[in-house]
Amino acid sequence: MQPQSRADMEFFRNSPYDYGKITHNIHEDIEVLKGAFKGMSADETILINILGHRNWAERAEIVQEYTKKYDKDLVKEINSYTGGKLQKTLDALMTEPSIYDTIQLHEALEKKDSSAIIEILTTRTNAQKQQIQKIYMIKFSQHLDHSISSKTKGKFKDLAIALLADREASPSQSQMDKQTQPVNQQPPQQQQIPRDSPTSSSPQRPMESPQQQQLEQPQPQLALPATQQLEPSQEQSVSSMSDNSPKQVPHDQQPQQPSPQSNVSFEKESVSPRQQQSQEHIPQQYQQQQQPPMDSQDDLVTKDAHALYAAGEQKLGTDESVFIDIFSKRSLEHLRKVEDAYYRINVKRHTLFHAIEHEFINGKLKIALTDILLYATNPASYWANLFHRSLSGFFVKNTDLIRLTVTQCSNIDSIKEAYHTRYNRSLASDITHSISGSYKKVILDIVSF
Ligand SMILES: [Ca+2]
Repeated sequence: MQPQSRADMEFFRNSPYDYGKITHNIHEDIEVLKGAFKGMSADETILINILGHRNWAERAEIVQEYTKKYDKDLVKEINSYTGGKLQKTLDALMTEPSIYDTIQLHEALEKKDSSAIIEILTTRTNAQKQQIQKIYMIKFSQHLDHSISSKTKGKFKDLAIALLADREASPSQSQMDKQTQPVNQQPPQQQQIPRDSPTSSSPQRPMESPQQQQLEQPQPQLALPATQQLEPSQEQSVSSMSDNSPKQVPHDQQPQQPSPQSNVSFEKESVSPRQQQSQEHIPQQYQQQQQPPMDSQDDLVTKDAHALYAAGEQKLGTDESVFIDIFSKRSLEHLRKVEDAYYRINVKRHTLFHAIEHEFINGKLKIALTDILLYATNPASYWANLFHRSLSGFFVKNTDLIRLTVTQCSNIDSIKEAYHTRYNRSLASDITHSISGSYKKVILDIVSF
């Protein structure tokens, strides 16, 4: 483990990611972990039992205290004693969440994995996406939007680039921002997906995704002990990143500072002409984090629903840009209302899901828009769908399964419930029948938390 500079710690202390709080006895943990390494092999059960059941704040503290006490790098120890997919999972657990997301996004772009690209760009908060872009530049020496432009194409590229920009804040999100809520703590059951009471004015609608749940991303409020850990393979110190980055402040107050090296604002660099153009289509008062009055919001919901109808079912062919604009810019709560309004205004009584299914020929774009809409209307069902996608097919998509498990463990109860609703089977049993060995144990341990 590389020593942490003050700048590194400052950067991660203000992270928009939810690290959790330390509630376990770290000194006990490191003694038990030390006992796992004996002779030529490690007791994998010990590693899984501890690391699979701690949040990031605790894992970072464990690594730091382990080094202090035993003068050894715990991550290197784990890597030298484990292999294969178990090692990959433990490595995911030991990587700082924003760095992990950045690496995952890079890998998804390299593999042209459109589902994972959309997953990260849709489900992370504005502040988290900004952090990913900064780390991407440091780690891969390339602007993320340039990378997306070179690795994707067509309208899917337009959508992916558009998703990089900030979404408008939802009214309820603004309310949450004003409250000083404690960050997520272990056990993860404490962070439940809040359930909305059904707001639909058309309860009999024939759609497969009931609109009863809404996931709000954890907010960038955390008081992390100064123990954040960087991934050991990280060549470049975050110090340099911090030097280039404005000190992290709540994202809605973050100043747009130019990068001293490039003389170009990072945020400005990462906005494509396409994004600028689509921003221009949105009235000034609705851009970024500003909130219109409630009546105006209702009007805008109806207006968007009509715009989507006009761009799709009402015309010959499809104006894909209208869908991309609305799906990438509007808040998730707004999108959920648009989905509801779409059914009400549609004389054929088609849902927006139906419209996407029948209007879009491009498979990647169709799946991406469906994913975004499902996430906006029923996030638990969206995650359940992704778990199912990773487990179905001839080969298990292990990278996806590991990422979903490690990043969504705090919402796992709601996801398991949604999985059962969607597929009439349990997520745990599908995992049990799909993978094996210690890898199965660690994934099941986290899922069965
Ligand atoms: Ca059409």
